[in-house]
Amino acid sequence: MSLMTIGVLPRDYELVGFDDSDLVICIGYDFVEYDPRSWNPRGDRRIVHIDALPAEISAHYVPEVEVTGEIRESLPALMQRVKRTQSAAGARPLRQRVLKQLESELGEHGKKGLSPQRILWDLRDVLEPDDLLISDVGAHKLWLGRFFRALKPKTVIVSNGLSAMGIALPGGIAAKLNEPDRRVVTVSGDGGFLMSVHELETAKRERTATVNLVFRDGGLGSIRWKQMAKFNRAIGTEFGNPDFTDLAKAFGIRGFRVDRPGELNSILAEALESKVPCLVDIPVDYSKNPFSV
Ligand SMILES: Cc1ncc(C[n+]2csc(CCOP(=O)(O)OP(=O)(O)O)c2C)c(N)n1
Ligand SMILES: [Mg+2]
Repeated sequence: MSLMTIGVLPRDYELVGFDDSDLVICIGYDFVEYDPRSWNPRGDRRIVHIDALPAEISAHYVPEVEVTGEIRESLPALMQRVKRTQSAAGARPLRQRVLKQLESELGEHGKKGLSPQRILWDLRDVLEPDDLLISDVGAHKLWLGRFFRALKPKTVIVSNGLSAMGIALPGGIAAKLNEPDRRVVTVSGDGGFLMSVHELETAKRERTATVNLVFRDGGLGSIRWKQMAKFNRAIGTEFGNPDFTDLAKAFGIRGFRVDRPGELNSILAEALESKVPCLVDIPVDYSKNPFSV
């Protein structure tokens, strides 16, 4: 019944029923991930807080009830005590609407490259449910959080909260060292990737065969969005890139470049079969920005 990640698109709250809700139950919720001001602007929601730690309080987050303790113990204990008064089937039509909206966004490719939705759709197609996906920070992360459907717990790691750029490439190496038999894919923007590009040497030396996708837009995509949303102009957000396939070669790993949308699927499949680290350069077009940053 999941209604997916919410809050990045305009009309989200209306769409998933937040606006009509009479009670919000927050489980394992941390402000730093998502400001309560966004979904409780008037501070009038009734809230139940279930977490390992007591709630942080703000004008927009005043829980009426708190259940503090290990979540995995609290939930089964609550199950025995609460009575089901209404079928949860009400959420199903909402889910259908959300999924339909996501699919309708698959859309056309832009002039500058592939649409982020299509890249993530193809990635979901190629990846197995147990493969691990790690995201860096930027516009690609917003898209991934919104659009990539995790099929099992602990298969998608996102650098949220403090949101440190540059985590995906070294994070992938660590994941692969920890679980050598698991397939590991990282997604970075060109900005974040170049912040820790030297770790390609580590990947080569440690023989960690991760697949590293670089969403190349020649800029700090999400910062550009924010500037455009606030000032209607952008400054200092564009930069040039090295040739990423040459760069991969210089580090002694495999490099791929996706030139046409139709190639993506087979390139991803080939990179995933590779026994050495890979870099996949994907031109991305962020010009259709639906987010309300
Ligand atoms: C270490 C660090 N520096 C700065 C930021 C602020 N920041 C967040 S997203 C972003 C731009 C990301 O650009 P890029 O990696 O190219 O990804 P894109 O948005 O283009 O997908 C910046 C500068 C940050 N989160 N972490
Ligand atoms: Mg970028």
